Amino acid sequence: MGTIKIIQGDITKITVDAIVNASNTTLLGGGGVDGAIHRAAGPQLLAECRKLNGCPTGEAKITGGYNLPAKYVIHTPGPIWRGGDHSEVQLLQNSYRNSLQLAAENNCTTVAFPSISTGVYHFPLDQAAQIAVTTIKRFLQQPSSIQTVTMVCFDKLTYKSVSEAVKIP
Ligand code: AR6
Repeated sequence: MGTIKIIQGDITKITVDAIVNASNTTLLGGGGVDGAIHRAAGPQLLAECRKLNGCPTGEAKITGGYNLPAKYVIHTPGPIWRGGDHSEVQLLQNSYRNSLQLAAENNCTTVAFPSISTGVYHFPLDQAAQIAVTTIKRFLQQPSSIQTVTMVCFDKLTYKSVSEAVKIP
């Protein structure tokens, strides 16, 4: 029902109903995309995150977007890659699916994701891109408020990997 889009860019600049943050289980900020989102949203985001008592890996929690163009931020800690036999695949699927579910529950029509877990959490890029695309496509096959999901790839390599994954039927 909805469509998937891929762009190269900075997720903090994207005007959508909800952007997803590749956070950690404390939800109290960090480096990478998490740091960029907190910097762009302003200190009110951290103040709201402090009230959430963290979030387990693969689950998702929602806050306002404050100074961001996005209305909401959906925070999901992806799995840390530990060789592949610690439920990493399942947990990464959960991060994408639970984020989309939460966006739909909040009547979002447009959602943007970064490439979860492929930075300091070291999930292998090609495998993560396939999981991202497959999980998003599967979600979009069922009816929900979501019309467009954009994968916002920060670097060329990620853009290439996600673009290849989208071509797989
Ligand atoms: N827009 C889009 N993507 C970005 C941006 C941006 N502004 N900045 C970085 N990326 P990472 P993880 C890409 O490390 O692996 C944090 O400290 C980046 O190039 O941000 O899930 C958290 O607090 C990469 O492709 O997230 C956690 O502790 C992707 O986002 C931990 O890192 C994810 O890289 C989470 O690690």
